[in-house]
Amino acid sequence: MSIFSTGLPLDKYTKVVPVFVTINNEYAPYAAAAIHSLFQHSDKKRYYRVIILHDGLSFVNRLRFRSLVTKNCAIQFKKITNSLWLRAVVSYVSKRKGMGDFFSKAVYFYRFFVPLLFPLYEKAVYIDSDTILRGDVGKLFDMELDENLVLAMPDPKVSGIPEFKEYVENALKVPASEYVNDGVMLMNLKKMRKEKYLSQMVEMMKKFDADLVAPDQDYLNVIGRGAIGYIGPEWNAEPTAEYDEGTMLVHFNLFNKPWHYKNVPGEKIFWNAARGTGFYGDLKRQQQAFDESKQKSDKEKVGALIEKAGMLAKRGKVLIKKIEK
Ligand SMILES: [Mn+2]
Repeated sequence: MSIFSTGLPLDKYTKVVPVFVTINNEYAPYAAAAIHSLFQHSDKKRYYRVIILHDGLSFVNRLRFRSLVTKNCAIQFKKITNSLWLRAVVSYVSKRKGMGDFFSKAVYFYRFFVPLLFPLYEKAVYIDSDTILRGDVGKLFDMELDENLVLAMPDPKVSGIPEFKEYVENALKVPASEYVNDGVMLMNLKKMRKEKYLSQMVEMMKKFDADLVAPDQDYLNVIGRGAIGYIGPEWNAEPTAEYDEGTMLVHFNLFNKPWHYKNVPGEKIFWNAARGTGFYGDLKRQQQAFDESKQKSDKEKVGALIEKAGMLAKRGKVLIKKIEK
């Protein structure tokens, strides 16, 4: 089965909404729920292409993703293969296997490979695999970027958790109110190519070799400072039991993943989206297997991350700076 078997015309000739998701086999089950929800809320008069950037997806997982495609929604896979960029990123993250650092994976950086890998597109939506759509993602795609590098939402975990707030203000020199979450973005690919975003990021990785709290996101906020536009909380909403009519996207960021825990906020929309994907059984088994010891280590990891942020904030050293040309 090819991507064309869906009847989706070539993007070159049609206005398609490109949406990028970056995953490995571990993230595949909940990414499928995200993509399923995106397709369910698509505008039937438009075309959508979800492009999955990955580091080697199993054949079975690919088949399960492919079973989600519809008449107006296609899925494409793109394996991130060896390149100088990838090698630099892998070398950077492989040195970051410290305590509480669950962002130490190259896959978090794949979103910033999009501008170079997809010269066909001038802009694109990026969503994390731990999100669920409640509205048409095409409306995010339609927003005006103006001169901004990305549109994203100020991170509620940063304004809400004092250690994170102090960390971004002291170690990154970014005001907490300006610091965005990079889990949902409209990316200005044209501008990112022009400003050589990836090369700037890699240069900073080499120069500062800094042990950060949320590396991919920290780089974005430092490099993009002053050129980031904002989207409303309806596009990156925290999970709750009830949603406003206008809530478009829910983000299960950091804690209380419904595929791990029972009785957590927002679990209903997650399981509704997961149903009808080939991963439903896997997800249920994953939740079942998430026993007390796994819950304990999950909470410790989150605690360690907050502690690390607090420690770096107190130290007061500026960890990364934009390299001016
Ligand atoms: Mn996320």
